[in-house]
Amino acid sequence: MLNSGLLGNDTICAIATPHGMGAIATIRISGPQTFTVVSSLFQQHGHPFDATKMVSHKAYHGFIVDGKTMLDEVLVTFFRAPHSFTGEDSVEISVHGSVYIQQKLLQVLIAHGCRMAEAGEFTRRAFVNRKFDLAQAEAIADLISSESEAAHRVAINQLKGGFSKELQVLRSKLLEMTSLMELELDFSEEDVEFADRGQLMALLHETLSHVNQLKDSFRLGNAIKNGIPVAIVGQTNTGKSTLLNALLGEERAIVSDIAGTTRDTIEETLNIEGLLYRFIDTAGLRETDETIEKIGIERSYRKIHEASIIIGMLDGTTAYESMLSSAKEIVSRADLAHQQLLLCINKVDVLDDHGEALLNQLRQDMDNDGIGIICLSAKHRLGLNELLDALRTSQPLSHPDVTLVTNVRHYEALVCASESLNHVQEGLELNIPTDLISQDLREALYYLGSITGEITTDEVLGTIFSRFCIGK
Ligand SMILES: Nc1nc2c(ncn2[C@@H]2O[C@H](COP(=O)(O)OP(=O)(O)O)[C@@H](O)[C@H]2O)c(=O)[nH]1
Ligand SMILES: [Mg+2]
Repeated sequence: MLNSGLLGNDTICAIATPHGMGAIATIRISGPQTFTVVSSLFQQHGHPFDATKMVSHKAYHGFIVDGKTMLDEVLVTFFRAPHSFTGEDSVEISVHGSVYIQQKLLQVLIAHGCRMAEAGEFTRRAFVNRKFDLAQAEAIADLISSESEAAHRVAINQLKGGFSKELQVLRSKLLEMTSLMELELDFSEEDVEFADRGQLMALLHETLSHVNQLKDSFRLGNAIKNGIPVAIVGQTNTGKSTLLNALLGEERAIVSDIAGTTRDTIEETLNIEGLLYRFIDTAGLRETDETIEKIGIERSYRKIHEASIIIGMLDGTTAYESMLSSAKEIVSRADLAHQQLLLCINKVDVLDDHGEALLNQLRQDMDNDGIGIICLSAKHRLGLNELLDALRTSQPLSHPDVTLVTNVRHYEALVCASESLNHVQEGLELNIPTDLISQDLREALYYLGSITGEITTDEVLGTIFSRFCIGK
């Protein structure tokens, strides 16, 4: 159902600051009736505010008065269309942050003809009024939810339009190819080739590798946005839960010497020097007949598979042979081409000087440069810094200017675009008819265009903006 308000006929209002009590709160209003409604409620020095003398982008001090009741002393900022966030006439009213005042002001605004905004409706109106494209609108949501320096940096880059510009360049190259090919179709009787096949191939190759590079950046981009997944795995009682607690600095997981205590996976995020990590404590890997523990172990294997970094916990107090075999078991589960593996010999506090010798022995026996091995005492927080250093250096941090794709919707569109371009490449190689090739090109253009919203449907927009908060 299409809400008429989404076309910008209604004047909408919402609280734009977090819910609950605060020092101040901001109420946002946007739409054609904004100035009329606000001037009827806003007074300065006991006189109604004269909207005709209003200067845009200026804050005015005064009072909100509803009939004879004074509601609050406020600051009102006016934004005249099209120079506002939404592109419409808008106002921001800063009130004292009482929950009562906020609610009451909303009620009064609604009584004067405003409507409560839907989730993301301000941003949606801004998009419709071409204030920015869809990828930039989504970057605003990412910016609001960014929890680390890295996530913030990626969102800001997307908001500035870095990603959108790259897509534009890609699309214009593809459009050029398409028009050359379609020109050929128009002259098909005369059997001319406007588009030099070698040149087309080169152009295509360039575009395809760019699309693939963007597509592949999603693994890192997604990790930065949601936390780099680090799975803590190993046999039961090696100290996995103790390590999670030590990293978080709180008793998050139950630690006990009873094997099989952690049956489910526990996830917690931690910001380490501007990067968000998602630590996952897993059920210990062991043979068991216990149904619930079995499910937990299954889940552990899945978490190992999904992780970017695996911390393999080994119990330094057990016999060396069994430690070595669990180390090998963990290595066999890891995908060393895509995952970073870090083996930790835990409980070195009870090993005296023996720890170092164990470490050297294990290094020798594992014989793999790609695997980091360190000594640790999770319980006494020994070697934690070394572990954190290893985590930091294991992350392939990208150059700040390189675009990282962080949004699943964008990723899926890039996967589809890449597929279509692969078809184009095959088509050119096999010399199939131009009209079929240009069909695949059109498809690739469609997918790339869907990211910035050049091509979009109401349903897609509805889904995207419903994920925003009300007031944004
Ligand atoms: N001495 C010593 N004991 C530890 C250390 N880390 C964990 N433990 C003990 O090992 C047992 C199992 O720990 P837990 O974290 O529950 O292991 P998990 O099954 O791998 O999660 C508990 O009794 C912990 O106190 C350590 O660094 N040194
Ligand atoms: Mg545990």
